[in-house]
Amino acid sequence: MKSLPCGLGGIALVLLTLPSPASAQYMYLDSNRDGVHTAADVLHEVGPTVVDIWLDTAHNRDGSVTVCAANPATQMNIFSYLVNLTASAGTVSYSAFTNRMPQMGLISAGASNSTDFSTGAFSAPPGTVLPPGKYLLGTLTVDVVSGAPSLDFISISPITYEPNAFGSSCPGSVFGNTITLGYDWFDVDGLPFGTGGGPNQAPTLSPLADMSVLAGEVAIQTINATDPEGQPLTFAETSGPPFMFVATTDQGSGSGHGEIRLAPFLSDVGTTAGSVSVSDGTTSDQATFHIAVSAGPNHPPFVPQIPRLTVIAGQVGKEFLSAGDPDGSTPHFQKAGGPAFASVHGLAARNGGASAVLTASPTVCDVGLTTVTPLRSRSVSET
Ligand SMILES: [Ca+2]
Ligand SMILES: [Ca+2]
Ligand SMILES: [Ca+2]
Repeated sequence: MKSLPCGLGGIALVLLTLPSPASAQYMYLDSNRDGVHTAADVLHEVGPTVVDIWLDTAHNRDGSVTVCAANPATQMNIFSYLVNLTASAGTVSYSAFTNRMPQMGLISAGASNSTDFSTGAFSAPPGTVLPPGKYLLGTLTVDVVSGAPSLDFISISPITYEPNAFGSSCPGSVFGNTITLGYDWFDVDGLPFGTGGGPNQAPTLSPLADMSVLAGEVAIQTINATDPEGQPLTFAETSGPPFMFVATTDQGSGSGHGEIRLAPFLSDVGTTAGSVSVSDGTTSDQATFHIAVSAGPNHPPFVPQIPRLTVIAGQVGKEFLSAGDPDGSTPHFQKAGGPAFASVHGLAARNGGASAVLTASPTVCDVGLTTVTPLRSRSVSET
């Protein structure tokens, strides 16, 4: 068992005194969005530095292919990660972290202070494993506050006490299925301090097109924005009618995308306006567009698939039912056919939706398979 490295000094000492073992991987920071680590990647003295965290599980820093030390037949794949950074010789301000691994979700929140940053733990669902390769794990923005700090990877976070590591089918030397920095791998490159830089510039939202949509139908507009520093972008609704929805589809690295969805009811016919904003985490831009809703053809109400209801003779079976109407009319349930022991009762109804309960109370005389046909969409009327 190797001794526990204590902070950056420990890591640096290991790097200087131990040759990289064959099981090493390579984690590095990239501050100029070219995907590789060179002398051009620095922590800027002035303004934001947008930092991408990369991990190559398939290669060491020198380009040689990685091997699972515990079992060379096991792939150096990845299904989770957690990264710790620390600033030395100065203090910084860390932004929130943007995960870039679409297959992975947050399972344990990160943390930061004026020197240390932890991404938090991100993991793929059980059974999902990504092959060995080079991955952009995520992005954060770092601003220098005082001194001339450099930014480096650290094995154990002094805030969360979590190890800088990634989950893999390859067993680690400390934790099973966890490849830990400072124990299982040593190839890391952070960011040295660099003079220069400039103040943050706001993102720019591309002009929005006016939208026309028929009641009961859905209209979608793709929205785009750019950011000079390449920060991840988030779109949001600033104002608009209740049938307007805004989502971010791609936070991007300098060019982000989202969409506006309109799904109006017949009662929304008329003209109105919507407003959308885009933020780089600090500054934002905003744009407004006009919305016109027209009456169109009626759309029939719809009922989701109803599962089979199995009832023992002499007992009562119940099934919850729901229906919707794209135009915002009120659906009404009614029994259109089926055995006498089955009945349908409306529970609640409002514009655009309704619910009901199907009750079946068969006797032994009713044993067998029967079909209650009242609940197909054509059997749901609307007002
Ligand atoms: Ca670079
Ligand atoms: Ca910016
Ligand atoms: Ca309708």
